[in-house]
Amino acid sequence: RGQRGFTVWFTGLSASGKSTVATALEQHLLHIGLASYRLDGDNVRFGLNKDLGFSEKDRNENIRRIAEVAKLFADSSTIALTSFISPYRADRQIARDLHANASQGGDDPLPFIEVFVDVPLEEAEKRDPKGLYKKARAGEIKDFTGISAPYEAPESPEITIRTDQLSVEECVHKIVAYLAEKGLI
Ligand code: GGZ
Repeated sequence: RGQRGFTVWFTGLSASGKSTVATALEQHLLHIGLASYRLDGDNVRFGLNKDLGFSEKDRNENIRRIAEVAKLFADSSTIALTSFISPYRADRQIARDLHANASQGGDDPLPFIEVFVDVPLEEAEKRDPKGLYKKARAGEIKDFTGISAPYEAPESPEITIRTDQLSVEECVHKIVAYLAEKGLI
């Protein structure tokens, strides 16, 4: 049967491991012959969304546009992997609803799998690969998620991964097992 498109939506703090796991998942999918496309800050915030910053309003719009793009990828039978903090529950719900209501030709809704990349703030702050938490603590970056801006944890994500307790491979396996169980791959 033909490949069915869907979106795997990663959410979590800066330095939680979203992009690392998404990249490893992309590799795994490639190995089993499935095309996916990764959307992240590097290819979205410098292009499509370069007019947006980190105020609540700008993040709302950032996520709204990303959700629309992910939906288009999924609708074209690609697997969209998005890795953005997406800190607001309501924005993630909008992304989910967009997929649920995507069917144009009376098809089934496009599957939307929310993956909560759960790591304690202390752990993310300890990792601090870009020194951003340090700058946020020093007041050099304002509205920084987890420090001076909110992160609303998902209440019922399809999958939760603890990147401080599982290896990257184990995280990928957990997601792949879920996708296989649901008949998506
Ligand atoms: C959070 C910020 C901020 C502020 C710059 N708050 O670890 P990173 O560097 O590479 O990932 C973070 C990225 C967050 O962008 P998103 O598009 O994922 O955010 S959202 O979904 O909330 O729209 C971080 C960097 O940008 N960064 N300033 N104030 N992260």
